[in-house]
Amino acid sequence: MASILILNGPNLNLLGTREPEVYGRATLGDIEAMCRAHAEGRGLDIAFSQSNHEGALLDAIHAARGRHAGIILNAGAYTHTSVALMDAIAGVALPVIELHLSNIHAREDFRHRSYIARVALGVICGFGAQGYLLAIDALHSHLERAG
Ligand code: CA2
Repeated sequence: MASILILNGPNLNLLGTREPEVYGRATLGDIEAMCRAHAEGRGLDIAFSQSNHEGALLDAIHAARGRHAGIILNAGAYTHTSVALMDAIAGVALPVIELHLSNIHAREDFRHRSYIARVALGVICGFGAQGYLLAIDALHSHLERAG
């Protein structure tokens, strides 16, 4: 069974506690449960994790090599700042889907730049928690096409 890593960056552990108008009411635990149910119906195994630390996210991306067939990455604010995450993704050469709950292009200018997008297979943003399920489907069909 193919396995995918769903990796979440800084402050996403706070989901469901504040700013529901921007990020919705689901907690990260709710999102993990939705992802597990969705992936199971598609014969996919998932690993789901979150870290507030850039180095830990880098380690998780490196460790995904040989273990996971692809990554769904909500890098949070590191999306807009981290050349290191961009280099890690390029380094492991796994398909990565960049994901955001909010539509980063409809928000402040500093959120319009993404270092992740340059090395991602594609980007999904603006669909709230549902975006995680869209990303699972997108990665699943990519992996099926790629064989
Ligand atoms: O829309 C997204 O998924 C983001 O990756 C979320 C990040 C933000 O920096 C990105 O620009 C877009 C922030 C996550 C913070 O989440 C919180 C949730 C509740 C309370 C406080 C922060």
